[in-house]
Order: sequence, then structure tokens, then C-alpha cells
Amino acid sequence: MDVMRIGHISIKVMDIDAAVKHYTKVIGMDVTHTDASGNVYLKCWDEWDKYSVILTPSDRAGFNHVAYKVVSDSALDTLAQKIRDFGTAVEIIPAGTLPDCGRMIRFNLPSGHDMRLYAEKECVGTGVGSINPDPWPDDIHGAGAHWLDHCLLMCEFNPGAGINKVAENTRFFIDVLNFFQTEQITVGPDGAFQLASFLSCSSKPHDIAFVGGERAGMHHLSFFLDSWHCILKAGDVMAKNKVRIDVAPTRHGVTRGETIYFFDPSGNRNETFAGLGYQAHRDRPITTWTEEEAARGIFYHTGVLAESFTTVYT
Ligand code: M3P
Ligand code: FE
Repeated sequence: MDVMRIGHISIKVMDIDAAVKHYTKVIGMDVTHTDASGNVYLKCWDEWDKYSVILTPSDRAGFNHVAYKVVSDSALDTLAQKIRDFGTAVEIIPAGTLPDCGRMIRFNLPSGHDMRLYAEKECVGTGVGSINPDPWPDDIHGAGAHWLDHCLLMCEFNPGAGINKVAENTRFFIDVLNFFQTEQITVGPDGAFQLASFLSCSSKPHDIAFVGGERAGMHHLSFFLDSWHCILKAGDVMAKNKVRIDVAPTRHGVTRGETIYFFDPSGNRNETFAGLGYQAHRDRPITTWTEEEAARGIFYHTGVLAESFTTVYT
């Protein structure tokens, strides 16, 4: 149980000013740091560590890396050994390479994604502090997202050619990082192929998810909101700011989450996600969505999946 939660995600954006405006004014984050290379670091009001999103100026959109926070510095050594034993190379990145962040271990997932683990990041406190806190801060803005909740990474999936990086990542997360699987979508004869996988390291229905596609990439980063009403209000904020909405407010069958999918100005997909759905326990049976009901697993009300949902990603 060494890995606690998603710590931050680093993504590429094309117009840094437009991106900062989106993640502050629409999502409701605050800028906490800007470095000499022009990277911008942001946090949500209900997070206590200094940043959870890093925006890096680039000529395209997309994923740089995702970092999860572990319980202690010594856990990094234990995990580095387990990752090496799995046959994956591990690089040690010294403290301070990312601002106000302790040393990180870096490795590639079976899907190729750059993942990091770290134990320390400057604690700057939440927007309401830790002493007799109010339930929410006065300067809440935009959708007022509480925290970066999870990310969903697209993984190469070509079972005809014997390639399923969703299944390989799932094994890695269970066997090496000690996550447990909550839900899956299976396809093919007798559901032989895992097309999607939802994994937890906490009591949330998922802390990371993988879906199969043509190539590796990032499907979305997701921000937590309290309730269905907050999702509706987030939709209002998006409309006010002319945000491109991908999927209007609805419910997932998978995780029971309430959701909106939309794009940042560079085309990175975001999600606002509410409802903890259920408490995830390590001894739960894995929920399986079959090929016939997969679309209902993703969008429970309509049971209809726009093709662009699984083909458009950064
Ligand atoms: C979620 C979630 C897909 C399923 C997505 C589910 C892309 O994003 O937060 O539960 O198949
Ligand atoms: Fe999601």
C-alpha cells in the first residue's frame, strides 16, 4: 500500500496563456509556480501539496509524464527494486529537478508512458487550511475542482497481433505497484481481451485507468467535484467560457461516476468527475462490462459511444 495517490500530471500545451486561463478560470486551479523554462505549476484549492498539474509550452498537445506520491522515501527504494525485478529500467531523478519536489524514480510503463514516483513535495496547505477549516474557501472560482482525481491513458491494443498493453499495464500495476483492479471491459471470444482496466490504490473506484487504442497516448485527466449539482454548474462555467464539450453531463456505468468530458484549448481532454460511486476494497470482486454492454459501461444513460471518444486523444 505504498502508493497513495496521483500526485501530478505534466502535459504539453500549445498556447500557454490560453491553457493557464483554462485551468484557472474553468477548472478553478491556482498558479503556484512558474519556472525559468516557462512551465506553469497549478494546484486545486483542496490539495495541500504545491502542484498537481504542470503545463509545458510545446508545439503540440499531449502527455509528458504522470507522477504518483508514495508514503515514504524508503518506499521509493523498495518500489525501485520491485520495478527492476519486473525487468523495467529505473532512473533516479534527484530532488529539486522538479521544483519543491523530492527525488523521483522514473520508468516506462509496459505501454511506454513515462511514470514517476516521489515521496515529498512542498506542502503549502489547502485553501481552507487545517485548523478549524471552513468547508470551502471564499475565493473559489470556475468549476472549483477539489483535486486532480485520476488520469486515463490510452495503450496500444491489437489482439490480432498479440499486443495488449492494457493487460500488461494492469499486471504491472497489480504485481509491482500493489494496486488492485476494480473494473474491466472485456471483448473478443469469451471476453478474452481486456480492452479497459480501472485500478485503485486507495478506496476510490479508480486512481488510474487504461483503455486500448491504436497507439499510446492520453485520453483524459480528471478533476474531482462534490456532486451532480457541481457537475451541472461546471457545465455552466464551460458554456460561459466557450469550452469545447465532448460529452455533456451524464453518468458512467463504470465507477458510477458523474461526468463531463471537454477539451482544454490545446485539445487535451479533461473530465470533471463527481460521486465517489462506491468504496473500493481490496477484496471486492472485479466488475466486468462485457463487449455487448461496454458502451453502457462508459455512458450509462444512452449506451451510445461516439467513435471520436476512443479515437480522438492526445
Ligand atoms: C472514466 C471514469 C472509457 C471510460 C472512462 C471512464 C474512456 O473516465 O472516470 O470512470 O472507456
Ligand atoms: Fe475518468
